[in-house]
Amino acid sequence: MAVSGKPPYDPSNIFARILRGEIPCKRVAEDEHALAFHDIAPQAPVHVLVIPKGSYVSAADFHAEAPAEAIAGFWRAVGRIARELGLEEQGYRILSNMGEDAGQEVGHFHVHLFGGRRLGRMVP
Ligand code: DGP
Repeated sequence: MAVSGKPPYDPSNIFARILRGEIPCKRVAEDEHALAFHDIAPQAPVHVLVIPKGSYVSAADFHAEAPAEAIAGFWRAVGRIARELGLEEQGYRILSNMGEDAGQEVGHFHVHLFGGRRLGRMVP
């Protein structure tokens, strides 16, 4: 029996397939820690997804299990990508859905980067 109820990582999830180059994406940036690409159904003028290269289901797994260097590299990449996309002046939003009840559809940790317009007040 599993120690916790957390779902195992499924290597056939859509973002794992994007990472392996099996399906295309509109790539924004890539380094050894992260891949960024445009969301298929953008909710803002800029809606980019940033994913780590390692196999982590969610934010909880990533922050608990990834090496410190991978965590730092990932978040530095998020900041750099926002800057390179020109989002810093107006501001932007970083969001990650953790678990099904929070709306997480894809079981590979990802953050949404929203910007390019004044964003509405965030409500749960
Ligand atoms: P979430 O609900 O937080 O798990 O967000 C998943 C996001 O992934 C959602 O905004 C739509 C996006 N998405 C789903 N499938 C694909 C795909 O094949 N390509 C791209 N670029 N985005 C996808």
